[in-house]
Amino acid sequence: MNFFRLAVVSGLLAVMLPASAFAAETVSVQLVGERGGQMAIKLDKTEVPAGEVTFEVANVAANTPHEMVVIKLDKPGEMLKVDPAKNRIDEKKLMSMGEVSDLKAGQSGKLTVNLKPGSYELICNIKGHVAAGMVAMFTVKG
Ligand SMILES: [Cu+2]
Repeated sequence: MNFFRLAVVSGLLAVMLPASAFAAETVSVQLVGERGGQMAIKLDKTEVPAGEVTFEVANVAANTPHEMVVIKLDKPGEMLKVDPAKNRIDEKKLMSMGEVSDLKAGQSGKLTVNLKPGSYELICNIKGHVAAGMVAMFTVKG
């Protein structure tokens, strides 16, 4: 019976260790603003070390859906261009690292990604939202 208990305990340790061994960075993201007005993506930090990053995304708007897409930029300071015909950024041309999509007002969601050093942008690519201010710069340090 002792052997069995030992096996169970070591099995549990094996499951629990990875989570504590890589204490991942967490970034709190607030999606702010209503249709027809100013909008924003607010972050509690704009820079993290390379590795696993969890974005905890909350849509704090009263009645407007939002999303968050993580985009890797080719070079620092590069500005993403809004396609005037669609009033959003063409996602086919972007290097998306992942997203939390279609958050209704008051909803929240999570995205965990492994990020290499470089420059990133977080955007909400719902029609008109980038133009209304939903772009935030984000840096991953080496
Ligand atoms: Cu939005």
